[in-house]
Amino acid sequence: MNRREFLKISTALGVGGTMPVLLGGCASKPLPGTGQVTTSPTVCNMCFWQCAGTLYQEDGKPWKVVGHPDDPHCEGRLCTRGTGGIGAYLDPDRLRQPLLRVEKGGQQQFMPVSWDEAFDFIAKRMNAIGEQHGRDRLALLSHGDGGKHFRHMLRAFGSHAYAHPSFAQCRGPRATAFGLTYGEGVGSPDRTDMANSRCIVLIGSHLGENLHNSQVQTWVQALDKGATLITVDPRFSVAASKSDYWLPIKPGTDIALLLAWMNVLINEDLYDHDYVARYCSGFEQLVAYVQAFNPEWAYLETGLEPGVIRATARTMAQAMPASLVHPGRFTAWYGNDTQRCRAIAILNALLGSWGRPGGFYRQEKVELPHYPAPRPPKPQRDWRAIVQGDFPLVSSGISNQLIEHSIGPDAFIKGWFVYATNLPMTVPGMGEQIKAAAESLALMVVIDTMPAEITGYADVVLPECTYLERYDDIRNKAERIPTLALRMPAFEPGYESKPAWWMAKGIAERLGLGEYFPYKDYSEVLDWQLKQVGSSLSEMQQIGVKPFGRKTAPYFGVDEAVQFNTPSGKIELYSNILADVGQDPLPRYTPPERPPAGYYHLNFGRSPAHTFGRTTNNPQLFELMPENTVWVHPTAAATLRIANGDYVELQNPEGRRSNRIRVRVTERIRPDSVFMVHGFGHTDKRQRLTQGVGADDAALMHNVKIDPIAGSTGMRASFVTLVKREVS
Ligand SMILES: Nc1nc2c(c(=O)[nH]1)N[C@H]1C(S)=C(S)[C@@H](COP(=O)(O)OP(=O)(O)OC[C@H]3O[C@@H](n4cnc5c(=O)[nH]c(N)nc54)[C@H](O)[C@@H]3O)O[C@H]1N2
Ligand SMILES: Nc1nc2c(c(=O)[nH]1)N[C@H]1C(S)=C(S)[C@@H](COP(=O)(O)OP(=O)(O)OC[C@H]3O[C@@H](n4cnc5c(=O)[nH]c(N)nc54)[C@H](O)[C@@H]3O)O[C@H]1N2
Ligand code: SF4
Ligand SMILES: [Mo]
Repeated sequence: MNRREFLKISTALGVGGTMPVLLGGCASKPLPGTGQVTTSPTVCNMCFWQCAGTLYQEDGKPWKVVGHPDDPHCEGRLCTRGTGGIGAYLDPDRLRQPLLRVEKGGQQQFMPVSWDEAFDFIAKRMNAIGEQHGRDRLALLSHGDGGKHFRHMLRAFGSHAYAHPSFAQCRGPRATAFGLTYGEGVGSPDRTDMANSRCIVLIGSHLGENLHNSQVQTWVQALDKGATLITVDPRFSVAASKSDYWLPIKPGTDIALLLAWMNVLINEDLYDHDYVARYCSGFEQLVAYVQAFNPEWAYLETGLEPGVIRATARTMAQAMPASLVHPGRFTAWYGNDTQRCRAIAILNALLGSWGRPGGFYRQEKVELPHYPAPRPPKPQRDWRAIVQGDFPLVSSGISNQLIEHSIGPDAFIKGWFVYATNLPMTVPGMGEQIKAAAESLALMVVIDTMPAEITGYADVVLPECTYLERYDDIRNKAERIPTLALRMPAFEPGYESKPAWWMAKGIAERLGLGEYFPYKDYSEVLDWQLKQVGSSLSEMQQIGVKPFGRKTAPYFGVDEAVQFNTPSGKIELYSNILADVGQDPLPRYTPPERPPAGYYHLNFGRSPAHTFGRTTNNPQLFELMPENTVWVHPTAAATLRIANGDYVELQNPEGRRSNRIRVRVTERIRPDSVFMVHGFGHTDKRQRLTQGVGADDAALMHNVKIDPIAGSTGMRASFVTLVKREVS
């Protein structure tokens, strides 16, 4: 069967497997905590900030999950989504058993199969691909902890093509730009030292709606201490509402503002002279370059008053070096994104904030040795062989490229493993390409906890147990206080679900590659690693979180001769690397396209209640926010003759329409834009709560702008109009 139909309805639902608890097991009781209470440590997986917490059970039933007081990611408090973690475990729509695509009576459907049958099928197909095309033709698309086990298994097989949408659909431009400028990235958690900042500039970055836990807490600490907040956002975001200056910029013109700020800092002699002289290269070229970009020029592009541009530049300079221009996180905007992130990186260098209190601190992690499993040899052709030439400067695979290289009979990639990433809603405007790839591939394995849309294309669907039912790697992130945290199972895996390591090991064994997984249970790996640093699994099961001392100072010393990991050893304001590959060595401003008559910029972002589409079916979080709305300015609403609460469909210039979505008329959005929260508009009927509710921004994106440096998919250049829906 090579032609793959999208399978919307599974016949497998409700068949097989049991769940140890019933939905509603955590419903409130008169006196919670009066029964037999037990606790176990966990690391939240409701987003990728990875806060450590404690799971409470009462009489063997889940009760609540709370933040770990010693954890720097959360400072003792989980966010809304984190507290809804139990909902992920209890969700009755979870995937329950392995599913195999079969054809019965001329119709394709999913059949529940045993794990043995699933693994046998996968191994047979992998071997067939290896024999027919070569063993390097499989790709991994993944987001999250368990992906590494599949990467290890695939590498042992001979394939090393992988990509994470958290790069090309998210942080890629930032990582590339800071890498080029400082020789290293911002990391995750981001190394912003906001608690000590005296001035914070947010460009987009809608903190408060974007709820990365300790980041929001340190931001609030700074505001409490009286830090000045400057927010640049075309929308009156939560952050804008807390700002001293809100700059409602014309969408897509941020580079013009950034250049004008540099112009003021340099021409008014406000930049950090010592820092620039000591640490930076290319300052002379920068000085000459920014002369053309004064605030009067920027006004014409951005719509921001020259006086405001000057005043905000001076405010930043007064707070130097505790003056942070936040690097942003979701940076795949308009296709000139590496250049915008470079401009942010350069501005921070002028303010002397990198390596200084209130700017960016130095990260450190615990030196946790690798478990001595054999390392598979490096396949000759890895993901670089696919991107080489197009995007030589990136540090990671590019998911949109891997998808493109999977389409058609001559495509390099012949099989996919998709771990915890819902590609149809995640890689913008590529629905047709994903479908075409699915039809061309000889094998598609999807590993998920939920019947996400991507599972509809799979040959085999493997149900992973949720984070509350498994071990994953010890959390060991580069950060301010090197800290280890343990995620461990609080419950037996529900139904027939299993953890990723178990699946990857099982497949490897079928392929005769079991030697690469030389353990019975992943807890052995964790225990071994922990013992190398003076702890143990049993200690971590008790304490959950273990801080370690730092070996380096978090900030640059007064006269420290810092060597940056760039060719010059300096912070590269002017980038020879970019010049060498034919890209602009200093950030060039390119004006964005404007919406055609009758259309609006499609703006989108986060809600505190959800993480993308991964939580919209979560019974607890669904209750908090069941649908998204589209924000429309009163002027636009009047033109369109729509009112608050109406249902509309969004339509892009190619005629593609969304589900119905409710209108919110508000002055918090510019008249030329509409705004919606990403993650709604699920189509798979097996996600019974959320399917058909709200609209999906990804499906409307028709004008995706590929960044020529990072290869990322700029998602902010699409337009929509609103079509009123007659009452149904
Ligand atoms: N609750 C919650 N928190 C999350 C997530 C989640 O799903 N839920 N996801 C996490 C992840 S993975 C990421 S990457 C981050 C993303 O969060 P951020 O990095 O903060 O995302 P941004 O795109 O910078 O910010 C969105 C803001 O940009 C504004 N904007 C739109 N166009 C422009 C423009 O042209 N110029 C300017 N200056 N602003 C513009 C929008 O109005 C919106 O307020 O959030 C993280 N935090
Ligand atoms: N249109 C549009 N596209 C975007 C964005 C946007 O704002 N708008 N944001 C972009 C950003 S910033 C990012 S980081 C990416 C994120 O995009 P993705 O990485 O695709 O994140 P999700 O959409 O949350 O999909 C996660 C999938 O993982 C599954 N899952 C959840 N927990 C587990 C688990 O424990 N194990 C397994 N195996 N699966 C699990 C969920 O069911 C879901 O199917 O999307 C990007 N794409
Ligand atoms: S920020 Fe919230 S959702 Fe993300 S890991 Fe922390 S508690 Fe969980
Ligand atoms: Mo992201």
